[in-house]
Amino acid sequence: MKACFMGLGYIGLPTAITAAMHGVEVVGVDVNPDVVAKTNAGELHIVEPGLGEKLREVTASGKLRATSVPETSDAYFIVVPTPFKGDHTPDISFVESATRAVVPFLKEDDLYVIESTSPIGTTERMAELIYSLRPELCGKLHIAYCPERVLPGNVLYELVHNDRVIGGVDEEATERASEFYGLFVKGCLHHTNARTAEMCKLTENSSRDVQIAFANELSLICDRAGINVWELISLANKHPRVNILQPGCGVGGHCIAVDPYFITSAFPVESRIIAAAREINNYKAEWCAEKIVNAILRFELENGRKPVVAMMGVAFKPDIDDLRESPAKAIISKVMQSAGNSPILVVEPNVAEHNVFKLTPYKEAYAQADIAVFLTAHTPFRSLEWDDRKIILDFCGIFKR
Ligand code: SAJ
Repeated sequence: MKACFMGLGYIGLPTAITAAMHGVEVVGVDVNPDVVAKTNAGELHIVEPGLGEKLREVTASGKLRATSVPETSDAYFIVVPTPFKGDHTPDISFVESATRAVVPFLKEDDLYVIESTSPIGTTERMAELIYSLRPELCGKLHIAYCPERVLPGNVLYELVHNDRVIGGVDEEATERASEFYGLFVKGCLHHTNARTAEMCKLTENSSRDVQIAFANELSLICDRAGINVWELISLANKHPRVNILQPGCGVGGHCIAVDPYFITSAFPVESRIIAAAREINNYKAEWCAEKIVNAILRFELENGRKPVVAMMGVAFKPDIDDLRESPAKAIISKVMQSAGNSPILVVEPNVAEHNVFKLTPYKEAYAQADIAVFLTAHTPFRSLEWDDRKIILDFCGIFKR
């Protein structure tokens, strides 16, 4: 079995490596020549625990090679980004260009699978595109959709142990895709059709977005009502059928804050809760920025000097070094613009340096701060002690006070 992975990013590379570790001959294709060169040299271009060692093993054994053009294979996997455009409609141009790139190599009985998060109907559209370019193959390929659902930081484990949903454009395609994933997936492989599998991925991330929005909405209500939201949620969760998530300073990352728009842009009339959740989670970050700026102004009025402000956490979620699409980062930038020249210390313990923010060690920043703002619930912050002399804005529940 030879497989061609189109895209060697956060999902494509670990999946390609995992397939190679399970006996598949893998060719990884990426448009970025640096990614190709690094991968062939056995060097990781992403941060993921344990993955570097596995990459070195599969490149050394020749089971994985990276190139910039596809090669004739038995199976093709499309694992490229699907961002959204300015108007929040999905941009599937990378899926389309990766598909066009493999079309000349396809032959009868080949498997073609999209893993990229995609709007409903994308797999069928790509099937039409493929067959329009290669009409002699019509009905002779196995075309399916199989979304990834791994959590960054735990990818190697989850790729093998998570259940997966596999939806072919016909039953044989579902079976053939299932045979492939069965080579390395120990979780269950659930069979469905392509449209349901596409919607399933969007549903999973929209469901989490809606649940986080509920927690964020509670935090706004509790702030007005003088109630500790952390205590409230913990008490409500004692009910056997209630399980509320945690409020934060907004929702970041490339999945949960993006995928719901693939539903709302296609079904604007029906998707009212999903759209409202997006608005609430976006608004939460603005609300936090406003609270911080107000605290700075009040401090200045009351003390006749500018406060030292410590911004604790830049990553988009706890204990990772990924700062992309982070609400904390957006809040820090906004406060820096609005708060005149108050000294602002930025803390991110998981990153050595940043090209925009000068980083300060967390204990030092907290010790110096008149106003300490907790944006990301990194574990080391939990060792800090509450200090009554400081103004503490705890948006992520470090102290739960
Ligand atoms: N967040 C909260 N409160 C919570 C939980 C999360 O505010 O109680 C925030 C985080 O701080 C972060 C954002 O939500 O800013 C997203 O973090 P996350 O841990 O919920 O999810 P991601 O983006 O790292 O990964 C998600 C996962 N999807 C689900 O849990 C349904 C993962 O399984 C998917 O593979 C991934 O999206 C993806 O690639 O789609």
